[in-house]
Formats: sequence, structure tokens, C-alpha cells
Amino acid sequence: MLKLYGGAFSRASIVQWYLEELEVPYQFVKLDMQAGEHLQPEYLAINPMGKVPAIVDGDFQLWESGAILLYLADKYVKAPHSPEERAKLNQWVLFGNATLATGIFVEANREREIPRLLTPLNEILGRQPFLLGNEFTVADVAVGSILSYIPLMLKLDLGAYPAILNYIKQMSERSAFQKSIGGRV
Ligand SMILES: N[C@@H](CCC(=O)N[C@@H](CS)C(=O)NCC(=O)O)C(=O)O
Repeated sequence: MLKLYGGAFSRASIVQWYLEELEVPYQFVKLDMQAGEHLQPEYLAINPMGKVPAIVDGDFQLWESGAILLYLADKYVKAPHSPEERAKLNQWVLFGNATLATGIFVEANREREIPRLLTPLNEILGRQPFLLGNEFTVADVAVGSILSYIPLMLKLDLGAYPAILNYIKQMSERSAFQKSIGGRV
């Protein structure tokens, strides 16, 4: 069975959300990060960077949450994707993991980046229910997870972005979300 390594409150919940969406069986291996279990040789053999999440799927090991999400999408979502469709998924996953996450979680960036990033996101989500249109995809896990962390962790006022607030609400009502990110807070 696929093993997902993470801490109690970590980005492993993002991968867990997608595994739950896909209904892929997995074992959550919870590392005691306070005790530094993620820096012990046994885990460093899986991710030499000493960060979570990582997965072990048979003989295959992978780390970086965005790379794991895209691997799971490739492996388990049977829809045929053209290079262009796949590139759009990559775009949103990288945006969530890099641009949006650093814009929101790096305090020094927040004041400048939040209006810049959330204004166009609010417009997109005002036009359509999901990032790529009418269908929930891995892009929604990558970006929706970061957006959902805002009310959970930062208590920033998102009143200026009603479509984002509605989107966060829709995401948080999904049962897969509740079994993962929602269940960990
Ligand atoms: N970009 C990485 C970030 C991984 C990351 O920073 N994980 C944190 C937990 S959320 C971690 O392992 N921190 C432990 C440490 O830095 O020692 C990803 O998305 O997987």
C-alpha cells in the first residue's frame, strides 16, 4: 500500500486530501517532527532534504508535495490529457506551491502579494466553480489547500475576495477535505 509520510500539521495533509479524493488506499506514517524523526537516517533515505511530505509507492519514492500531487494525477486520473492540458495542471500546482504559498506564508511578502494574487484569483473563481472550469482537478487541491490554510492559520480578512471565500467554503465541505486538512485542525 502507498505510504504517505508527514507530520501532525504539515503539507502532508495536502497530499492526503488528494489521496482521499482519488480513493487511493494509503497508510499515513506520522513522524514525530518535534522529536526530529524527519531528520533521522531512516526518513532521510526517503527524502534526503528532511522535509515532509514524501511517499513510497512500491519501489518508488517521491518528495515535494506538488510533484506528488502531479504523480498521483498522472497515475490515477484516467482522463486523457494533452500536453497543453497537463501544462495547465503543472502551472496551477507550481503556482500554489511556490508563488501563492510564499506570497501568503512569508510575512514580509504578504502585504504586497495578497492583493496582487488574490484579485485575479477572485475574478477567475467568480466566473467558474473550479480553477480549470467546471471540473475539480489536482489544481484545486494545490491551490485550494493553500487558500484554505488562510482562515485556518492566519485569520486574515478575506472579505474583499467573496469568490475566494465561497471557494474555500466549497472545498472545505468536500468529504475528502474533511478527512484530511479539515480533520487535522
Ligand atoms: N515545498 C515543500 C515544502 C516542504 C516543507 O517545508 N515541509 C515542512 C512541513 S510543512 C517540513 O518538513 N519542515 C521540517 C523542517 O524544515 O525541518 C513541499 O511542498 O513539499
